[in-house]
Amino acid sequence: MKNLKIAIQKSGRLNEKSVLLLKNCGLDFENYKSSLITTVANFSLEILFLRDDDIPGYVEQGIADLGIVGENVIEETRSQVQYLQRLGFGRCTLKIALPKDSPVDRLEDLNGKSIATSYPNILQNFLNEYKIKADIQEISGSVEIAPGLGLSDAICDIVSTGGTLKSNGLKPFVDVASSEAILIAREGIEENPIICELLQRIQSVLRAKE
Ligand code: PRT
Ligand code: ZN
Repeated sequence: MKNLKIAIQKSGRLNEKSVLLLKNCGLDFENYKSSLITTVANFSLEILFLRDDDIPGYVEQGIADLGIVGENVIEETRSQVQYLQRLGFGRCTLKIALPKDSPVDRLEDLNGKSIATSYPNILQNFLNEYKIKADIQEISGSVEIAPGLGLSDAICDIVSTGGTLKSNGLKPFVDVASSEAILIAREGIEENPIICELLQRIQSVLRAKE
């Protein structure tokens, strides 16, 4: 039988904990060095090391069967995948934040304002829900510097400690979505016995941590 494939982040905030989780499940493999794919020695599984943004699409298309990725990325890419298990790490909140001296006080005050973000789809859904018409400026990184550069009136970005907001003269305004790492699977594969076995092992590792 062909090995199943799981896609995890190659490097970055989710890599280490994704690797640790799989190792704690008893899987014997090497973390990413230069090869983008590695075979697990003692389980019918291959691991693909990818940029996080590519993981939901790979799973949706069936190039990978499973993936571990932030909920924020799944929602932003609007991928059709199944949520198998919340993993409890990589927790963060997508927030709208304002310059400390911003006149914006209530949500409605965002009407007509510009908001810089790397999450235009999630932000647009949120604004639609509250019937707010703001101008979304999509930028791919360093969103926090946009207001200081005169690019936008506000930002919508991921916050965990809040340190980055503070050091850029910004204050949190409203929470748009919360996120954590999720084990996802492609549609229709959840009955596979190897996936059931892996999911059971993952759940017992998570339970042992409680
Ligand atoms: O290279 P690749 O594309 O794979 O990685 P990446 O750079 O896009 O993502 P990475 O590794 O930064 O984050 C991976 C995932 O971790 C995200 O998609 C989130 O689900 C989750 N996560 C958890 C975070 C944070 N916490 C976080 N703090 N992702 C990003 N941040 C950034 C945020 O963008 C901001 O710049 O950290 C800064 C804010 O942090 P604080 O602590 O100062 O508030
Ligand atoms: Zn990324």
